[in-house]
Amino acid sequence: MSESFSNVNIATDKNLREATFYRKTNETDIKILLNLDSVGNQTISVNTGIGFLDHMYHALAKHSGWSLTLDCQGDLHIDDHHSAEDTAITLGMVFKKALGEPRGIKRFGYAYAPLDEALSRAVVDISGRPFSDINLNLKREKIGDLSTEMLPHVLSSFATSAGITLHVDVIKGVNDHHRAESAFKAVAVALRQAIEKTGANDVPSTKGVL
Ligand SMILES: [Mn+2]
Repeated sequence: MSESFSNVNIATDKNLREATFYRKTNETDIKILLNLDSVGNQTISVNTGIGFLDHMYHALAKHSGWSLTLDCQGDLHIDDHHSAEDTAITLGMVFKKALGEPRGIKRFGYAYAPLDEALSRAVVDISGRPFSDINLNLKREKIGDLSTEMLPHVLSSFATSAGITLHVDVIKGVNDHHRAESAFKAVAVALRQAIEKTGANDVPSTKGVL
């Protein structure tokens, strides 16, 4: 399988936290533009070809305060796997690139998010160490055209390529759409908190490096 990457950091101001990334393989062709500081001025356009996945990425971007343009042309004639996995990998890459050196940020973030009867908790550490533990416990085989097994896989793939520690637990809820959406919203709010600027310029680690 061939794989090619290209990225263009469109930031002209070094304080502007944004990046663009292209990733093309034999299975998917992906373009992502991400700006991490778009509260009050968000532009969100997501097209993975999988409706429910678009809905989750849209919720993630909205509640993270991001502007996100994500386009994926994937091999959906096979199934949803490559498109879901590769968009998550690429989003993690562009997030890491947009964030840059983790200097002057809170580093840790956590959030609870409900959606009606469902309640999820997400805890994030912009650690530089990829680790995830994702427990959504979804019961259905699919939500829309997305296999539910891809939802924890999307979150873990994002955490791995972003180089962050991510713990996500759906604590309660009976409706799988609600359970999944509350999980993505909790991740969004936790990420927003973790990357919030403190006004300082230090690396938030006793080691002096992340
Ligand atoms: Mn919904």
